[in-house]
Amino acid sequence: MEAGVSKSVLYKCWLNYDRGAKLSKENGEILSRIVTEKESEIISSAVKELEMAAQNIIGRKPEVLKETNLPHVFLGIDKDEKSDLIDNGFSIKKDKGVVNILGKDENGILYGVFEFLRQIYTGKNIDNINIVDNPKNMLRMINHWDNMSGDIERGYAGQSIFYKDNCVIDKMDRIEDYARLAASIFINGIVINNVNVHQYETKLISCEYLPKVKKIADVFRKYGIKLYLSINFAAPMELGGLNTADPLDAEVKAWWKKTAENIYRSIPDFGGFLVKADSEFRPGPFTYGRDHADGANMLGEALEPFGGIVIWRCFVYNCLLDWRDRTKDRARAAYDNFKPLDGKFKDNVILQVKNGPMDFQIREPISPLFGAMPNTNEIAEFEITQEYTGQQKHLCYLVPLWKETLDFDTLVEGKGSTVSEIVNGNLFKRKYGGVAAVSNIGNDESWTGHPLAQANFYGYGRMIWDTTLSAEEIAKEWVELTFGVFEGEDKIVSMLMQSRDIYEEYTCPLGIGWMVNPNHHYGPSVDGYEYAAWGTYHYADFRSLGVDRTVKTGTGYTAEYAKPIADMYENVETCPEELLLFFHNMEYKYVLKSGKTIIQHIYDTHFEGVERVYDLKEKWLSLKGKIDDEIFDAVLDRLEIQIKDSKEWRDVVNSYFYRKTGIQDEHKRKIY
Ligand code: GCV
Repeated sequence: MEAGVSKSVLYKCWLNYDRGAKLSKENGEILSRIVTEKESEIISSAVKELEMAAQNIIGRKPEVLKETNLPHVFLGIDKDEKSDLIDNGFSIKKDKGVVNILGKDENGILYGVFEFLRQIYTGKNIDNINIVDNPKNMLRMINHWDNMSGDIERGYAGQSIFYKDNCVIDKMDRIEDYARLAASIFINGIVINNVNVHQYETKLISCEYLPKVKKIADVFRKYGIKLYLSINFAAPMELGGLNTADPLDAEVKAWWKKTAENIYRSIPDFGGFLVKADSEFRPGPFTYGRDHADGANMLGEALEPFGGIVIWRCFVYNCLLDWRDRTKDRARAAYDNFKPLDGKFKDNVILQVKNGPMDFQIREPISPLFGAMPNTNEIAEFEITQEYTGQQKHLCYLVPLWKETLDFDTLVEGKGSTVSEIVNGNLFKRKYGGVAAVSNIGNDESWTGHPLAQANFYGYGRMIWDTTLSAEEIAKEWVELTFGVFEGEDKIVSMLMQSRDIYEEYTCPLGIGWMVNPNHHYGPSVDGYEYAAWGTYHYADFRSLGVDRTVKTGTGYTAEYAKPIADMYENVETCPEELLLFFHNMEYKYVLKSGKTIIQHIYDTHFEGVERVYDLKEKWLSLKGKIDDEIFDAVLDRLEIQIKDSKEWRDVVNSYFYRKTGIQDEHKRKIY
């Protein structure tokens, strides 16, 4: 069975060629022949893709030829030395009955084919097609938080597609379908195991498990994707029997070198290691009085001879922080831990920085670490899986949130120092640049649980390839590919575009965050978050709420930004209101620019948020009969859940603040 064929519409996602597309007779003729100048695994994936689409569009499989004078699609490497293409880039140009799809490399050819089909299936006129497209980010990564038990940490779409019962699964067809989906949005690196590396996953780098890992790498390779592994910093002890994991110990160094050799013998194009160290009880260099540069560089040395990289996460903080001490601040942690180490990391070490200083809340400022380390490779980390954003039961299209991060101007080198320009490596002329994100994929039929959450996976890839695309353009593209070009598509686009604001309205006001039930993080509990066990992290009392992060009277966090940004956040008047309570402790009676007090804003947004979820449902109902029943029903089920849950959020949050303050809702609505 060919990858992706004969499965449901939910499964086929945005690559459902059965949807049909129209081509002129002339273009149909072109699609009936494919000429390739060389054979390779990646090129044969590209050919397969054209074949699948052609069968639907022109009703037959194209001939695959070495050469012809008849109309055809040509797939090849761009040999023009003056061409504008960079690695992974491609061009698609029509010239006298031939569509030339040229890549700078084989990935480029494959991406060119996916783009060509995207153009066709979104109804673009390809008569004079002329596209040159290059990646804005060279590392375009997905991080899986999959455990070998089959469970996925923060996974909301079933079990792992890689593991079951502490083994790598034998059948590779679903993994191949996944690689194809990922390649279609130009992903070129995938970490296949959780950054919290437990007993079994520690062994993935061992000779016993490598043959299984190799099988996955072999599948990924066909789609131009490199495989990476998360490693356990204490592996030399847990796996190697050493009595230390000290990064400066000679035996430890030798052990990692040997391990790297074994890995590359099995997987010559292995990407490298992803590391979570000294955070949330994971082992790391701190145990030995070493710093993160010592730890990362030791691994960097081991991978260097093979061209591998170390991606070291900056999500390092003390999760047992005593929040009663108001001078301590978790938001400072990444910056405080890493900024002093700027310039100390090897060239093949990259720091991976979460978009916000805390942890993937629906609203956070941008991490001040972006741009704070000009002599260090930095990439951004996003969370596609909806841990704090509705767990794929609620609709929450996250591309607008991510775009906000990438477009944010840090001003560290004057105007134009956007996060995008920092993480793509341009601003500081860094060797490596890119973006990573935590997958929302599981073995659910729809891959993502909520069918509309596919837009987040799709949108992530499209956005990091081309950071100039707007969230709305990406949404439209996804809708057209998933549902076909149809009247009514704008309704789905508008549902997606509003969804983040709606979610924010009925959950966490003005940047305060964290009001979730402990551990699983689903549903409202204003004081519930597990790592705030010492008290409340939002400091709400009868008079005020919010965290004072100013230099003048608070934790001093604002000073971690470039001066103009620091000043903006420091001052209540200039601080963007959606982040007001992130930066300031404010009285409930403080009047916002809308003319409403903070307490009234909390009440109003929570009522309004629920109303807007009802509107989402109305919009969706109006699409009945216009889209596949399977998707229609699955989304409707989730919208019902969202209505019920948003009411719970509204009631829990409003009543909490009503009881704290005793202040009545101006509109005298019932607060439970
Ligand atoms: C993989 C948060 C999540 C954890 C996750 C961690 C991380 O704390 O709740 O599940 O662990 O972030 O990013 O390492």
